[in-house]
Formats: sequence, C-alpha cells, structure tokens
Amino acid sequence: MNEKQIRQSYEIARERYAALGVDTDKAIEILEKTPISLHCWQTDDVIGFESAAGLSGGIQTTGNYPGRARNIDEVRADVLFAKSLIAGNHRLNLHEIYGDFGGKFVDRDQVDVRYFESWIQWARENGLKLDFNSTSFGHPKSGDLSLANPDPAIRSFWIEHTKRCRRIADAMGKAQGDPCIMNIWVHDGSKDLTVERLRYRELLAASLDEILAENLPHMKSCVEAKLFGIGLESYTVGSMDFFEGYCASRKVIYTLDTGHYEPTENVSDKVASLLLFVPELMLHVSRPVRWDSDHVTIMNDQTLDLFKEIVRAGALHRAHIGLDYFDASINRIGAYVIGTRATQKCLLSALLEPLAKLREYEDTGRGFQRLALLEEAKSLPFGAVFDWFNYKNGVPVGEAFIPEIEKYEKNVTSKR
Ligand code: RNT
Ligand code: ZN
Repeated sequence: MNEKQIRQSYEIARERYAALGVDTDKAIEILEKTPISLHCWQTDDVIGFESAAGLSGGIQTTGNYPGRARNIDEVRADVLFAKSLIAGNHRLNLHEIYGDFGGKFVDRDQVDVRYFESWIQWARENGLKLDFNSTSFGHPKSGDLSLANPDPAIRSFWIEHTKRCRRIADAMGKAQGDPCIMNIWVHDGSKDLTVERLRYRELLAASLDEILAENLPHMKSCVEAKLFGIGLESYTVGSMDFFEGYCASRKVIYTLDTGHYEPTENVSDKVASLLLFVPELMLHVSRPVRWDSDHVTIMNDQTLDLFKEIVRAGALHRAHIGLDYFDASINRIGAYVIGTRATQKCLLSALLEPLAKLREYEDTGRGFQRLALLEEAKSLPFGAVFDWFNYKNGVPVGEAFIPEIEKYEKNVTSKR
C-alpha cells in the first residue's frame, strides 16, 4: 500500500466512525500515549543472565527455534529491533535475573541497583522506561514454596530478595522520573494434596506485608494471582481469591494475567469488579491455549473484551499494560512484534467503540438496537485506522513487518 491509499482509506474510515460519534484522531492519540511494557523474557525464553539453571517454578517455554538471545547485548539489540516495528513509546519489563552481573554470580539476596545501572542508562538513551520483577523461580532455593515457606531461613531469603528488588525498582523510577511498576509473582504451591492451605496463605500475607512496608516513592508494587503451575497443580498459595482479598484490604495493585484463570472463565469480567476495590491493575496480556500456555497474544475475543472493559470503565489511566508470553517455537522477535501489535489493535478497537450511542440505547431500554450496533461495530473499517496509526508513526504498515523480521533473522539471529 502506498501513502495515498493509506491516507484515503483512513479518511473514509474517519468519516464512517464520525457518523457514529467516534473521533478516530482522538483514539489514535490515546493509543500513541499508552505505553506497553515489553517483557524482556520473550527474547531468550525466560533464561536471564544469572546462571545456566533451567526454568522452574511451574512455568515452561516450549520450542527450540534458533536465534535465542544469549547475552545482555543480544537481548538489548532484539528489544530495540522489535521496538522499531511498533508505534508509540513503550517500556521494558525486566526480571531480576536479567541484571548486568558481568559474568559473576550474584545471589538473589545480594542483588542491588549496581547491577541495573547499565540498564537504566541504556533505557534512557533509547527512550524506554523500565518496569521490574522479582524472580522466585530458577534458583536452588526456589523449591515449591518461597515467600510462603515455613522454613524461616528460606522465607527470609526470599523476603530479602523481594525487598531489594523493590529498592532497585525505586532507583529505576527515580532515574526515569516515572514510577517503575514492580510485579511480585511467586510460584508457591503444591503438586499434591496439602492439609495446610491456610498456613501457607498466612505466611504469604505476612511476608508481603513485611516487604511492602518500606515506603518507596518512585515505584509501585503489584502482586500476581495464578490458577496453578506445572508440577504445582493441586494448590496455589497466591490464588485469585487470595490476591483479591490481599489487594483490596492492603490497597495494592492487582496483576491480572489473562492466562491465569480457568480456561472457560471470562477474564474481562473481572475488570469491572477489581476496579471497585483495588487501586490499579497491571495487565499481563497473554494467550492461554487450553492452559496457561503463554502463546503469543493475538487479536482474539478475550483480548478485545479485556480492553473494551477497561475503556468502558474509563480506567485506562488505572491500568498498566504489560505482555507476558514466551514462545520459543517461532521467530522470537516475530512473536514479540505480533503480540505487541495485537495488543495495540485490541486497545484501538476498544477506543473506537461507539460507546455514547451504545449507552444511549442501553439507557433507553433499546436492546435490539444495542445488540445491532455492537454487531455492526465489528465490521467498521478498523484496519484503515490501525494502518494510519502505524504509517504516521513511521513503522511498517500491515504485513510489511514480515520481511523486516526475515532480514533481521538472516543477518542477525540465524548467526547465533
Ligand atoms: C507466571 C507469571 C509470571 C511470569 C513472568 C516471567 O505464571 O505469569 O508473570 O510469566 O514473571
Ligand atoms: Zn504473568
């Protein structure tokens, strides 16, 4: 498509939407200003730079497509390349195991901001803001229980780790003049039946209370609920009920990972309940296929509905958008770009909903009209608006990013 076609298609689309009371320029402007936190772990299958230990903690990558980033320079190069194919200003979400350790082993209860100075500088130079995650998995002390471990030595090791991570996040937030969002996900659970469900949850709540007690003004903490982990199928300490109660009573940000619920559950419906009781949401946009499989995010009904619920609730300013999937079976940069652009598509689609008209129908009891417009809205010229958004931001329009990724594969990732 050439510029003229993209522009003309957009102009027609703009008028079509305007007739329904939707301002497409405004929607694009909001989309441009909404950062997506790119998960660094899509570049290297969640391995990081701490040690060669494999992934544990109930999560797993599958696939062995060539070209995985093997070190900090490769991760950085891949992130920048992916970013060059995505419109807007985004953030980078780091896990603690991605510290710049310079080849030395730094244990998790010893980590501090020193190991993230080069990330802070690199992020600044490249116009990215940083988010952060403590890392409970992939360590000899991970076991089945970390922050909920009844053994005080192990529990305090992970408390110390998480406290240190919050201080690192605070330093990042201070340096970038914008709060760093730090996610706390612990895998704690049990493969088989447990008769201590309450006890571990009491311990997790107590550990988190201790961790979150330190006042750090440049960061925000969020905690992630989960249904189950691989090898931890019978019981999850940090279940949804646990974290709903925890976040509501402590006023902590709730992390909603779209893979972390029963496969038939309507995740988007949680938004309008959580928003009443927790201060903000952190989203881990993912694609569960039969289970928490972390397939690449696509523009599917679940993701569309998630963003519609946020926009309908007027809560975009209370939602931090991050990605969380890891597919090692296809070109990893391709996976990165598909999922990020799909997330933007879903958000744009939500921003283009003819909400005023739909609400008017609803308020006046016109059910047929509401359903008809919801249905017709699906075939409005959304694609022309998304193309224009990409075009005006200088990134490839439509499938034009495919050859770009092929080129990078040929010149860079296939040589690894
Ligand atoms: C695991 C959680 C968690 C991780 C990342 C790597 O089920 O979703 O967010 O995927 O922290
Ligand atoms: Zn997640």
